[in-house]
Amino acid sequence: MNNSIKEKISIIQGDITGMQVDAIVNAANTSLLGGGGVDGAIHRAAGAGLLAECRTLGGCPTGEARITKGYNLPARYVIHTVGPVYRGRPQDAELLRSCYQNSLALAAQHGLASIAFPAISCGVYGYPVKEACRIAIDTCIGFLEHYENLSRIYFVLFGRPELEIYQQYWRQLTGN
Ligand code: AR6
Repeated sequence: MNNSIKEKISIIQGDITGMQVDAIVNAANTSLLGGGGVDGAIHRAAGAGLLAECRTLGGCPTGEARITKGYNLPARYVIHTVGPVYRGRPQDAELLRSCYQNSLALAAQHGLASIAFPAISCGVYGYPVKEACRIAIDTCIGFLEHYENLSRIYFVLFGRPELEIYQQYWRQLTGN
């Protein structure tokens, strides 16, 4: 991996709702009408305007992504994507990859420079973090290799165990 791509990726522990970036990504469900986990936290922090806009979207199939404004969040936009419920099938990996790819494509279409991802599908949807983080990081690196306008991708992990799994894979890739 070249140095410029390395410098564009940050792995941090925290609450994604506080991120001052162009877009935060929401691990939503197909209704796009809110839920628990990071979805609930984003809707609470963004306020009622977010739910009102989400109601106009008519849901979102698994693996796809939709964009809304950020309302009361520090982030300008929320990109809602729907991860797969983990069942250990090959399609799970493909759908999770699509979540990252489609979210990044929306960010690019809107000319965004910074984006923050949670660990999509790694909570209620049960995706093993070790497998999911490879898909997350590999897909983002692949995107950055072909698209230069995105200057920063953050992976924001809520818990220490998830953080350490991401950091371990990152060290494996970068050698530091
Ligand atoms: N900031 C960053 N990460 C968070 C936060 C936060 N504020 N809160 C939780 N996480 P989950 P899923 C982490 O369950 O597995 C919802 O009900 C959490 O520790 O939020 O994709 C939706 O409506 C975990 O590592 O999303 C769907 O029905 C990661 O975010 C369903 O859950 C994802 O956990 C989606 O399940």
